Amino acid sequence: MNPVRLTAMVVVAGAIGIALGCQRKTGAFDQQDIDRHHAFVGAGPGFLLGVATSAYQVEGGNQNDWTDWERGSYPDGQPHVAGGASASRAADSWNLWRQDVAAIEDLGANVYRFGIEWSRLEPTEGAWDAAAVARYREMLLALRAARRHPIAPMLNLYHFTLPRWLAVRGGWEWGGAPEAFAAFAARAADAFGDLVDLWCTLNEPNVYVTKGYMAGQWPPGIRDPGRGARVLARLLRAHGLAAAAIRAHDRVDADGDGKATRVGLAHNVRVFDPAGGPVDGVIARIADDFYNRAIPDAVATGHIHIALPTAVTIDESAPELRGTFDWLGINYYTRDVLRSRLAGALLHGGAPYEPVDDPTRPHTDMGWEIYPEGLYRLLLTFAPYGWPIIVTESGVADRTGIVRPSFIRSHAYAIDRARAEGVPVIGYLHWSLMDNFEWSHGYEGRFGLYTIDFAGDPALTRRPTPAVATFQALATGLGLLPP
Ligand code: PNW
Repeated sequence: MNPVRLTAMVVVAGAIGIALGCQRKTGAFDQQDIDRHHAFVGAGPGFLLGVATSAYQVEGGNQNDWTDWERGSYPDGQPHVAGGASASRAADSWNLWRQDVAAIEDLGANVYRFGIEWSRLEPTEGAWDAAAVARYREMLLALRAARRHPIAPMLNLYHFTLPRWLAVRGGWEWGGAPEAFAAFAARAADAFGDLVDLWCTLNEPNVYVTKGYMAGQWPPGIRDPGRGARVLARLLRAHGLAAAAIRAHDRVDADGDGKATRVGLAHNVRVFDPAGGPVDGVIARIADDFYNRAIPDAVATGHIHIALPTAVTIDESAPELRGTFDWLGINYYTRDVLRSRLAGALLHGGAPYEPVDDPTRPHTDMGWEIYPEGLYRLLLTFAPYGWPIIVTESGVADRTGIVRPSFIRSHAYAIDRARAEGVPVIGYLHWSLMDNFEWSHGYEGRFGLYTIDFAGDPALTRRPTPAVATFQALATGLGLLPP
């Protein structure tokens, strides 16, 4: 990328930023307001209150591209996963799923977002594992027949892991990948559609490409932003084909609300705030466009526009994407405060900014700033697209279990603030039901409402943390648990 072109992009982006105004700023929430607030009261009987997991992070017993990645290490000898951990058993939900369902019942949740594992259901291309289908169906039936009220399954089809047969062909860089994924979605809709209405095609395509193709920390371990951007476009195509396949193959209205399918995607969003002057602001705007906007914009407009000023600009017509969201899933964790480092980006091709951390702010065990105001700000940002919004993930790495109750309360407050301003948030799902395999952090990132002693307890007992009561209070407010 030559400096003239970059400068031009920065100037143009700056002009756009000034024209649109920067992201809406909000003052810090008042802790007393949060303490006094009764979250989700009056949100209505249709409000989705739940928890989320992903197949690979909880099931155990899977064999896919991540399994291979876990065995590897970087050229400096460091293992790909902290402590050399593996997901070979994970939370053993493949066997202990009845305990998971019981825990969800205890929480009072009315929705459970979880994954079906592609490599398990389709272990070789075109094959289909009937025993795996039967096992997932057993769990789906148990959720529907739960103790107090049905727990609606939200079925997630892709959450970072690929079957080996697809990975060896080049993963999402293989031209046939979107069609292969759509074929998988069609079969899943045939197999589970009578029990499932809520479908989530993809989890966090932007996290997948930044981790797997830009930072090189996840498989396939590439550090090439241009390739990452092209994979992001590919994932959007895959979403479009899968959404159509699901709608064509699931014609059964499982919950009797008049709709057989409600399709969406879980989109990771972050606040990008400039640390200082106008150049930082321009960079924050570029990061926001790429990370937060490219995906919903493509679905809203039917045009894929992905721009990384030092690497690539993709402009492709994709009219089939329009209408593929019945809802938008928002996964929110934290914000980045950015300081530009354009010289570094020009000379070394790296990221055009560095995050600058404010040590006076609260942080999670994984070093992510706790910033509930960001959820409120982003919900306001995404409202104009017009889709109902489901917060498909929100959670905190907290080994002590002490931080999570206030984290849940402040983020529920953020949602209610946005709802009060007319943002159509129709659900909140906490990440996660229980501690699980936190990707390259192994078992060091503890996100569970229920904690698991992976090293010391062979039974992997799900033990409630203090946040279980916090979550149950939300359920009580919605009439899902008795007072
Ligand atoms: C999400 N980041 O992933 C995922 O959907 C979950 O699988 C994961 O366990 C959860 O958040 C907690 O991390 C992310 O580095 C992973 O910015 C990494 C990032 C963001 C989201």
